[in-house]
Amino acid sequence: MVQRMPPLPPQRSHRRDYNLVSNHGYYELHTLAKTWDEARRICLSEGSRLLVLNSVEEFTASKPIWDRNPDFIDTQHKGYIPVGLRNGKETTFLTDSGVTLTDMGYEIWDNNEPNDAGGNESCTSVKITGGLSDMQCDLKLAFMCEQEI
Ligand SMILES: [Ca+2]
Ligand SMILES: [Ca+2]
Repeated sequence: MVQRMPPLPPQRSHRRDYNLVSNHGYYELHTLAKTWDEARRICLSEGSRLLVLNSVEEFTASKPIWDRNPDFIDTQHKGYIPVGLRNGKETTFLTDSGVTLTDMGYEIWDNNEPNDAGGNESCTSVKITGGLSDMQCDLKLAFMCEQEI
């Protein structure tokens, strides 16, 4: 007997385990901590991407998902999740699609950030209080994936 593969979902459909936040998108918090690259890869495999904040409203609207799930596993920095901004040889932080932080619409750095501590902070995170920090890419954090509406 030939086993039939289940049909693939249409590309723009969202995963049922994602939370809809009206006017912003679908979000899923992963409480098992991963490095920035691992987290990015997991989001891509789910048809989404690592959280990118586009406005204060988006941060405020998506934060309750984070607040409802405080039990992060193996996180190296409680109260922080990564965001999808990274700098390479340039000094500018860019998203995967090459958009600058300023153009993304949310440029609120935490106190004394970005400081490129140890010359080794090429990835970005957001603190639960809303400030961005640059951080080491191999720091393991719980993370949020986002799919735009
Ligand atoms: Ca966004
Ligand atoms: Ca930093």
